[in-house]
Amino acid sequence: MSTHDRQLRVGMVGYAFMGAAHSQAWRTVNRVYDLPARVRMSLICGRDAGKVADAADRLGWEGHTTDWRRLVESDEIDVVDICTPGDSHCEIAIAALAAGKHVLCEKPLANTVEEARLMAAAAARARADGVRSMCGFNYRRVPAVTMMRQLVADGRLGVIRHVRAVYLQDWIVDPQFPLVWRLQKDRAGSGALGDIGAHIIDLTQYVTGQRITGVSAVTETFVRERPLPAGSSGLAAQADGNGRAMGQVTVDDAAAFVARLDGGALATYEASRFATGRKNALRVEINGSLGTVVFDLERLNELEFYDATRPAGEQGFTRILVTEGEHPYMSAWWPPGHIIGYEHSFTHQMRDFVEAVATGVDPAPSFADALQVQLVLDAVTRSAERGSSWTEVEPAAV
Ligand code: SOE
Repeated sequence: MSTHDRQLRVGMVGYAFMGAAHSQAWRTVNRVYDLPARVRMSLICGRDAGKVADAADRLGWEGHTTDWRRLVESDEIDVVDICTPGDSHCEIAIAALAAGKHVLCEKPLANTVEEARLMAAAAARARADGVRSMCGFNYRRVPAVTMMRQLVADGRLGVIRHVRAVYLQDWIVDPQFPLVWRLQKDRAGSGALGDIGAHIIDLTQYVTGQRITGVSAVTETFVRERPLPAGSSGLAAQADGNGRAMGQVTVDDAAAFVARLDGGALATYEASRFATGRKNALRVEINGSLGTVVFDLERLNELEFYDATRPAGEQGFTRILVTEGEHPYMSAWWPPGHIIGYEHSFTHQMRDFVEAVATGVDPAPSFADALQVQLVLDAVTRSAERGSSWTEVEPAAV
């Protein structure tokens, strides 16, 4: 059997927004990249029999089930992809790893540090048997972000002094927007902090290669009661028409914090779902002794670079179009200058995951890396609860 004949039979749990994004990537990855294994979209799982059957048909899965235990225990599955809300990540991931399945789990890894520790420990145990695991922080795989990391690693920014990161959305500004699962602590773990703040925590630690060592934070829940949802529970959910049945919002609507990184940098972070007009605005700026680099997800094919080593009269921000064959991930896509979008980050994620699993190396970010993010989320919450008091973030020991 040639390596190209090797199959990775994927079973995915969840079929909403992230399930659709992952499905698109699983469908595409072998068509774009030459990989040592071929993905087979074997089985999709969801709680509602009718809806999961529709999802299988629409998203391109061979089979469907309502029983995730059947999926993780099946001899016909090699990889379990977890796209459910955070309250089921821990149980599914640990069962899948125990059954010898490679696991890709959506971010944030878990709802609590305790769960994330259990998952990281299970991943470390399974690794001894060649079982791989990874957490889905997809923005690492935007080519401009990967390039940003390379510039930092190559020393082009010198000593990093500042990290400035925001991730802003506005989909719950309307107080009548319903109480979807993302607004419930028992389902989601936290609010804007864990959903979108987790991305900028991971992204900045990844790009700088530095760990957040301590934080001082504020969080706020601006709208504390919302109508119970009718029907869909996604980002475009509708409120119950009668407008009477209300429920408590149990997560933060916004979080902001200052932080220190272990390489000496000072950092600021802001995550909000109340930034009117900002739909999915992730922006990271890094200032170093030799230069500055800026990434803006709304212009994800670009990177702004200020190179302070250039002659004084030639200095200024350069807009680099990250669409050329020599840029990360880009050689497999379109001719020079032909841009890519949000969904490509997931295809790149699957590319790296499949390659790692098929060649027997550990993919990144590992569950231990994701535990490190979870420790920061937890420190932010505790700091905010104690009047913004300085709160240390311990290194994840797995
Ligand atoms: C919703 O806030 C959401 O879909 C997040 O859950 C994703 O992780 C982010 O990529 C876009 O926004």
